[in-house]
Amino acid sequence: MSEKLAALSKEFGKGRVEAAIERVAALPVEVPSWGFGRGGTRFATYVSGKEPSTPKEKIAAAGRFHELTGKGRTVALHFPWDGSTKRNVRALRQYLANAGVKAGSVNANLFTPRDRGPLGADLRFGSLTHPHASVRQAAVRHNLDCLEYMHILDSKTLVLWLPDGTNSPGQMSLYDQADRLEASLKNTYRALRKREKLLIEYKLFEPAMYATAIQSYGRSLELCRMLGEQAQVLVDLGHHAPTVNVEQIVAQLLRQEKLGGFHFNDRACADDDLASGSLHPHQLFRIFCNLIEGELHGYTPVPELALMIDQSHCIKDPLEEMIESLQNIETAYVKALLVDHEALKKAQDRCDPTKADSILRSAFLADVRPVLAEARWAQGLPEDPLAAARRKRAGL
Ligand code: LRH
Ligand code: MN
Repeated sequence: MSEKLAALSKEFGKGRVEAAIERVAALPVEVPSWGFGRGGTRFATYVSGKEPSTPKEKIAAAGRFHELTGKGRTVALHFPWDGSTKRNVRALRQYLANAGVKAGSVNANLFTPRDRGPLGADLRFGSLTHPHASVRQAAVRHNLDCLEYMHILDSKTLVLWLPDGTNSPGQMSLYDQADRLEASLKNTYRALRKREKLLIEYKLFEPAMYATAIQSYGRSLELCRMLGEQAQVLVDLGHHAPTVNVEQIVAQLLRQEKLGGFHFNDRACADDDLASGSLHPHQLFRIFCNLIEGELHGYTPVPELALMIDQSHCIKDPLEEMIESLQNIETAYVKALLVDHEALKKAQDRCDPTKADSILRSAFLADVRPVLAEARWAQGLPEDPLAAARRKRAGL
């Protein structure tokens, strides 16, 4: 055991450190196909031409990510970004196999206008909540197509984020918006097969600026309850108002067995889709602390949640930024695994918040890089995947 690991074991206990090495090695983290291409903003997307751009190239990059980190065994796909026909989807299956990875969640897309058909420019008035039944039916049809793609890809999870909403008070009745949404979701949900999950992602605003159809975790929770046990809430870290306590939402959803998973990213202002833990590493730590305490209360274990990255890489090399993000996620998880929850509870129960917070602070301030290096070494993976990626890129 290295000196640094020995020092950590002395401070946090040998058993806890060894468990952290095993648990971080086993933590499944799903990566988004769209995160391996160049991301952009409404102003511009600065494509240098070196970045992966086709589904095949993006999945090959996901394969390199998996080789370097051992994570990303499943890749989240987005339709029609990754294909728009069953033929495309069958080809994806081959790309995934060639890259040594599997299909993860299937993300429906009801915001990209299609060249023809009802899901064109009319999408600006909504999809599942559109005033015209023909557009709503076409939107449900897209969800059903995504379910068929899941069957081809052996994926078990449909992710639904809805751009629907309005930009002015008169644009749509909030009652009609809610009624249409619920009817369209029921038409989607009833087509799920056994063991398939529907994850409903909420978002405070954007692209709608006045009234977003699924604007809060409470609305998503209500819809998931209305639909049934195969429907759960997806928490995207960038989809909240700045002051919202996300880990409290996480604990409340977990307690109700309605937390399906996460879209990890970070943000400075709005839904910036920046690298996870790049600006708010302590928030990521607090979220994992609450997930681990949830396990201790008997709620869904962390590895059974859908832990997915959802980011847009506008400046850095996408593969490198994805590796950085994974390192931040794994670092937060290991720090949270070092928390002595028993001592924490004792301090909380005797109303000693200073002691309680010092227990959290010690874990957060711990340098856990030796734990991550050991976990990678034990799997025959590069101890420093970023350096390994650079060596590979330099042909070394
Ligand atoms: C919406 C969102 C959603 C994806 C998209 C790429 O903001 O988070 O999860 O479909 O980003
Ligand atoms: Mn998301």
